[in-house]
Amino acid sequence: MLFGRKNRKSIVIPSKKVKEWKYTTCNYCSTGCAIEIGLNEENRIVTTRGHAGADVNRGKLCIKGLLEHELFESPGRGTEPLIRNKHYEKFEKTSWDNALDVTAQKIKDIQAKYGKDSFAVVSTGQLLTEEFYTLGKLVRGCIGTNNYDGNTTLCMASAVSGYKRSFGSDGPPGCYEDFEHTHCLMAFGSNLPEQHPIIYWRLKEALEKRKFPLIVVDPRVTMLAQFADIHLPVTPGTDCVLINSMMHVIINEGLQDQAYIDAHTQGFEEIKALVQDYDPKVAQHTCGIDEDTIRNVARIYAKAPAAMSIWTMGINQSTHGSDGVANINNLNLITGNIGKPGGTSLSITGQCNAMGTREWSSCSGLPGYRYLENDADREEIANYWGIDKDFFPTKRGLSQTDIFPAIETGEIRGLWLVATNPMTSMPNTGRIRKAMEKLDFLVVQDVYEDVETNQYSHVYFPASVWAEKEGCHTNTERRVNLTSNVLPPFANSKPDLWIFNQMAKRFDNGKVINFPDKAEEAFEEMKQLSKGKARTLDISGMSYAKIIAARGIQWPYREGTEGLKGESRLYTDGHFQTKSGKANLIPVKFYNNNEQPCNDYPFWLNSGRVVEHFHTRTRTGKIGNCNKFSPTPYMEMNPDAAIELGIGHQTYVRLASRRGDAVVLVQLTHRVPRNMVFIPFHFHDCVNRLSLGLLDPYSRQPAFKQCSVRIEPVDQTEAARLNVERRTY
Ligand SMILES: Nc1nc2c(c(=O)[nH]1)N[C@H]1C(S)=C(S)[C@@H](COP(=O)(O)OP(=O)(O)OC[C@H]3O[C@@H](n4cnc5c(=O)[nH]c(N)nc54)[C@H](O)[C@@H]3O)O[C@H]1N2
Ligand SMILES: Nc1nc2c(c(=O)[nH]1)N[C@H]1C(S)=C(S)[C@@H](COP(=O)(O)OP(=O)(O)OC[C@H]3O[C@@H](n4cnc5c(=O)[nH]c(N)nc54)[C@H](O)[C@@H]3O)O[C@H]1N2
Ligand code: SF4
Ligand SMILES: [Mo]
Repeated sequence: MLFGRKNRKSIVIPSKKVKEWKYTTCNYCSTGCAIEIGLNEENRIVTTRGHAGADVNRGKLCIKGLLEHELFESPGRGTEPLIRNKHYEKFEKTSWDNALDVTAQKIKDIQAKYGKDSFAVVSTGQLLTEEFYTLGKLVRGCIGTNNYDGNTTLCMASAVSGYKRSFGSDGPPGCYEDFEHTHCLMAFGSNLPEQHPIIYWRLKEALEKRKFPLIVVDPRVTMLAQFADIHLPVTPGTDCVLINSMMHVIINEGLQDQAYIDAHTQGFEEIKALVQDYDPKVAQHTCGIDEDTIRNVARIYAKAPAAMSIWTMGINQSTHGSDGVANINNLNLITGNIGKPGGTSLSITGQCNAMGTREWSSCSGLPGYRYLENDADREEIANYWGIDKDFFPTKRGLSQTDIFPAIETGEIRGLWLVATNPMTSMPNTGRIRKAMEKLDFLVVQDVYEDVETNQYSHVYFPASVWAEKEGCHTNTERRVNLTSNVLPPFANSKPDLWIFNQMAKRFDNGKVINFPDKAEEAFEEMKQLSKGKARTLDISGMSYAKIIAARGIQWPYREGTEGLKGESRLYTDGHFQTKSGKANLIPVKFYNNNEQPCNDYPFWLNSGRVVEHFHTRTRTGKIGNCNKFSPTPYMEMNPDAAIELGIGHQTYVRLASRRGDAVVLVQLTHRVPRNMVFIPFHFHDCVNRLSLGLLDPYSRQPAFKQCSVRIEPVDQTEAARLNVERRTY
């Protein structure tokens, strides 16, 4: 017998009348989801969907990807180049030619007066790879300043530095497929469900097929921690102590993979000696994890037939960032967990093309992981570009976090910002504001005219966004994927590639070096430069057509490779990119240099992200269904701490640190411990007015997640008014 209404009609989803689907890759996080954009009869974008045939996301997208097509016509997009003579004077519209001429002349004037390196360029992890390669040509080959870096110093610098120190080269050795093979996964300071939702979905799918222990190390009870078998709420900044203590247990109980250590590593005796100081009995008092749990976790990890570690900003953004990465690598090397299915050290990358900039932008060196310090590398690139090798500096210049202090001291007088918004994203923005005001000349190249940094610029270049352009991204697992050009540039904005090419024409070497108009031709150059058996970063077998056919290809993918699959893992033969071919085991000594909670500033200030927003909200702040979830700056606070201070849920408070203050809404939650508050960093004039950002000695990455604050009452009506004023969308 049938129950329910007879003749029940099925739900009909109104047809969006898509005439054509166009292939792209998501432009937000580094997961690298393949997206199809649906166009109707009038060539208007009506919808997007995840590509079902793409191995990365298999049809899925997170909220940001699903709504990404709404950003093409979002408010605040730059329509025309703008120019002004002095700070705070009104911008005037100008032609591209004039904006470029003025900028080129300013760069030359500043360099003539104060030296080549007095003009700095800071870029991003959010351009297309061909644009990165072209920007590198322009800056290294034509402008010739050595003070050229990217916002990746705020993001991946510690991972790069740690990989280089351990393995002799950058490049994450694992892949998402490792989830299917691992027997234990340890996640350090990485909150996949919110920050890499589709990588999380891949992990969850693997866990549903075959259960294995998930261990999460994070001082907060993140969404990933909620799903974990074991959550280790580590004391901020002390992951190195926890790992050293785990290695103490592993080595003292003979659980290490001695055969792997002997064959493929160097430095074991030093590590063994160092970790003797990290007996769990002692270490527990520093890292906040009890001795029994440390032993338990160490044994689970070492005994697993294959174990892997992933990490993101909880490790990288620390004064021990590079050491933290090296120490995770140590843990995996001594347990033989590198280069095998399910056994790896996989840094989860941040921005959509944070990998592309590492590979090809020449920020910290020369294209294709080449070094300025290496004579042969300089010669090879100079010859390929057709310029004199002595045009290149012989060592890398300042990193982003050292460029701003150099503006303060007058060493740097001019700056070009490409796709980054340091007025919101750098630590201690009060100091950044002063630096911006001090510049003789600032040019901002951004998709949005209303980006905070633009308040301080002399020239603004309106850039085209995402599928208004064509080119590649490389994701967390070294997969190169393509964004095809779906629609023309908005108004009179121009693709970044075009802007760099036009600028090159205004410099002498720009007439010598080839600057192709088409992204695919730049890609061909990169292919040539990547060729060679000894190179891990080899893309010589790829083409745009092959990339689309495979829905993304992992490097290395060498010329002549049969089929459409690149190599899933690096170092499978245990051979590393060091002189000896062996991986370096690097003893990591802990020292405690973070600003600690004290009587005056009794709370740890932690910061990070939420799923619906991306970075400084220039994009997601304007997409209604993303912004509505959290339009107001807020902080997570523990209810017990709030009771003590008489603070109510959803009331405003003022936070003060030694640097500045911020007004935020309180959200009471047990996600954070009693002595910590957590603020999503997406809001302007908020957490980074407070943050200290002590720098890692190797990577120069700021410790965004460790400093201290106090909480004060604030007039509720005033605070609410301030926040309504701020909420412009
Ligand atoms: N929705 C969304 N997704 C994004 C982004 C975004 O803006 N929005 N940005 C992308 C980018 S560029 C990046 S870099 C990634 C960042 O991705 P994640 O690193 O996963 O994100 P965060 O929230 O910055 O930080 C992760 C966690 O580090 C923890 N943490 C703080 N201090 C410590 C510590 O001392 N030790 C440990 N073990 N953990 C600590 C924090 O509590 C936080 O939960 O996300 C990418 N994906
Ligand atoms: N307190 C705290 N601060 C942090 C962090 C934290 O966890 N806590 N995380 C840090 C990390 S990991 C990162 S990656 C940084 C991010 O910091 P930023 O790079 O400053 O942040 P975004 O908002 O991504 O800025 C990118 C800009 O590029 C523009 N844009 C987008 N696409 C294009 C394009 O194709 N061309 C051009 N020309 N412009 C484009 C966007 O509109 C936006 O203005 O923030 C860091 N700051
Ligand atoms: S998980 Fe990352 S790449 Fe995938 S749709 Fe979301 S933001 Fe885009
Ligand atoms: Mo990042």
